[in-house]
Amino acid sequence: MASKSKSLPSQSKNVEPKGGSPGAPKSSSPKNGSLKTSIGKGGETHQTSGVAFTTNQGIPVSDDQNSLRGGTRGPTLLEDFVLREKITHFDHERIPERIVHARGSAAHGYFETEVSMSKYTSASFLQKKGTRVPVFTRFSTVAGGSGSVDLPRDVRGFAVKFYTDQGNFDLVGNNIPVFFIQDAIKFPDLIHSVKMEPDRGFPQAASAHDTFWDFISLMPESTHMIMWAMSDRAIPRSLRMIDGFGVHTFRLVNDEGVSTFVKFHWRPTIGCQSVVWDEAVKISGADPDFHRRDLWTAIDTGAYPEWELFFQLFSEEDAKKFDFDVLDPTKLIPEELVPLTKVGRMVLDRNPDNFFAETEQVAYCPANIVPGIDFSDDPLLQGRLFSYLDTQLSRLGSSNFHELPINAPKCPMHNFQRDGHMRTTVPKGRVAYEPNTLDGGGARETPKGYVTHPRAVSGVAVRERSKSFSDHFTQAKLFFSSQTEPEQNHIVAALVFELGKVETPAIRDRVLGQLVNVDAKLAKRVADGLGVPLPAAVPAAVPTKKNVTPSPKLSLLQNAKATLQGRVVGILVTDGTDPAVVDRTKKTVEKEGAKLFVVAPKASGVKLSNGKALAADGALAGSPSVFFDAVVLAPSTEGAKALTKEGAAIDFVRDAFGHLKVVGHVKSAAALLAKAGVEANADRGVVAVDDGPEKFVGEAKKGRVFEREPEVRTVY
Ligand code: HDE
Repeated sequence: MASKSKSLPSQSKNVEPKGGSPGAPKSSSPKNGSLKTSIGKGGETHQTSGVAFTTNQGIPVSDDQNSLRGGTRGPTLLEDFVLREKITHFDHERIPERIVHARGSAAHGYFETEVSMSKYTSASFLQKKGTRVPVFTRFSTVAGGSGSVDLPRDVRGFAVKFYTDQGNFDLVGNNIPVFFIQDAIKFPDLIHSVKMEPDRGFPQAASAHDTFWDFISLMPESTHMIMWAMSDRAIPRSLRMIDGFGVHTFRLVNDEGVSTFVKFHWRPTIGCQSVVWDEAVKISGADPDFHRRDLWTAIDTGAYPEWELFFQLFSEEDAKKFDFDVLDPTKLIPEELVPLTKVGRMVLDRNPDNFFAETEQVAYCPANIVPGIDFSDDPLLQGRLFSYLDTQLSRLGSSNFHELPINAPKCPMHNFQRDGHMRTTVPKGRVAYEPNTLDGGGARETPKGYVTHPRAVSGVAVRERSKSFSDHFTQAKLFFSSQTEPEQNHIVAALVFELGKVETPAIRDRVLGQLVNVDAKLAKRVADGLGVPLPAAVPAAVPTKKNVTPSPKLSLLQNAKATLQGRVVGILVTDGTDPAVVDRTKKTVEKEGAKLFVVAPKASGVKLSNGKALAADGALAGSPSVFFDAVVLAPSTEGAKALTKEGAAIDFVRDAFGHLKVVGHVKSAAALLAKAGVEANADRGVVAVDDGPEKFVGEAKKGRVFEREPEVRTVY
């Protein structure tokens, strides 16, 4: 038996960290798909690879194409253990999806401390410049199911598991620094309101429906978050181009036991960027996996996404001076008030080997915290400290989910917890309790263990919110007034769109009444966009402050980076395209850290004017311009003429222009441009590239041509 199992190498291990499942090791599965095949008696394909295929019990299987039956045309036999095992396993392949944040994409990487934070925290991974710890980071949408599209208008989850030498620290944040509600007891209501309506099962992954806005209209505290959710933050261009925020106030505690309040901020090094709403809608149809594919492809091709981690550090005394409560998660601390302190960087450099084992089974929990970091009394955070462990039990089905490789700490782990469903470790010895004298000096409490910062807790048990939480509108006003004109226009348009989908007029009116408290002009613009009269303001617990000083740091556009790094430029070619245009564009674009994606009428590519073949990265029908940050139209005259009869080509141009992108074009593209209704020199973003791509690239680096917007869609 021993010698036999040697001849079946795949049976020796249940789990291979790299290289896929035992049945399909990477080394022996040729990329070109050319395994030796033979045809079976019934015409089915059998393959030979030299690696034995087995059941889960390790029993070699001779035929995985035909179930066992009584006669070739007879009934299937219950005896067929290969069939029964396979089908049973398949029947149980799914686990309950996350109730929120079900749709997610993740990657491995590392966090590196760049500035010692020892002054503020004893957390070991933050002591020394240069310390690196592995991380696993999952991004997600909130409302949709696990199979929903990547680009609904939604908050994005940004959860990082740091595997430190003091255990796992999970920073489970969002891409928006505030939240909808102030108390965990309202979370089930909030989520029920945004999810599919329970009688009809729609809409999936959309906030534009009555139940969501009904709830919002009755929850003035959500107004600040609504401003963010209606802004372009909620339709990011890429998961690589979003900020991350811990949202709540946390605490850092140093070796001397001194505590400092902290807010966590992640910033992508290639800058934040968003799409426009019409583009989001089209991407959702053209590629529902747009963000997942983008993250995967970037990492797969070595363009590793990177974020810098910053702390906003402030004392309890500072906190008392602010005119909002730092325990209220619907408030942010403007950077002008407390600047950011750089801490380190996170690089995501490895895709998961298996989506289910890692991305699906990863279990984040804000209560996973290491010595030197501590909680605050934020009532939303306090509720979260309960929820995540609880949800993992039902989602992963066992209290032993911490043993799954993606969840297990990468430092030693010892205690006397035992047994339970699916225990995979095999504890040794007769002792499963502590204190004891029989285990010969096993694991015991340590002075280096986690100590909760001794914060004062006192008061009468009440179901009551602090008055310091009552100003629901001033920061909403701060956010709106800190946006540039195009950004404000987008917030108005998003509100008009979302409320336009609301069927119950009274709900719309109540939301408009909340908006009056934020900014009467904003509310009027939304009302006009809907074509309804502006109602009076809803009564506010605390009047909105009249004068707020805008915080430019809250605007995406004022902080955008002029760069093409990590972006994709699409070039539309046809037979007869000038190779020089393609070559020069490719070189210049790649020098900027972007990729050039060749779009051709057919998947096989084109024949250039010099007779050489150019391979396509994608066929036109499946590669609309919404996939790209900027486009170049480089057809031959004949090619352009043919494309004027091709809807996908006309849409390619019209959409690129309509989505405010920089459009490069050669002279021979004239017929196509004209058909799409785009003038060759319409604005600074429509650029001739016959003499070189430099001007095109210069404009494309600036991002979208927002000044074009009033030409292409209604500004309410
Ligand atoms: Fe979560 N949240 N949440 N949340 N949350 C979950 O835990 C919950 C909140 C966030 O990629 C669940 O494992 C409550 C704020 C992210 O796997 C659940 C409250 C923020 C993820 C849960 C909040 C978040 C979750 C569902 C109000 C930003 C995805 C599945 C008190 C700071 C993590 C799971 C991943 C997931 C509960 C509010 C971020 C049900 C009760 C605020 C990024 O436990």
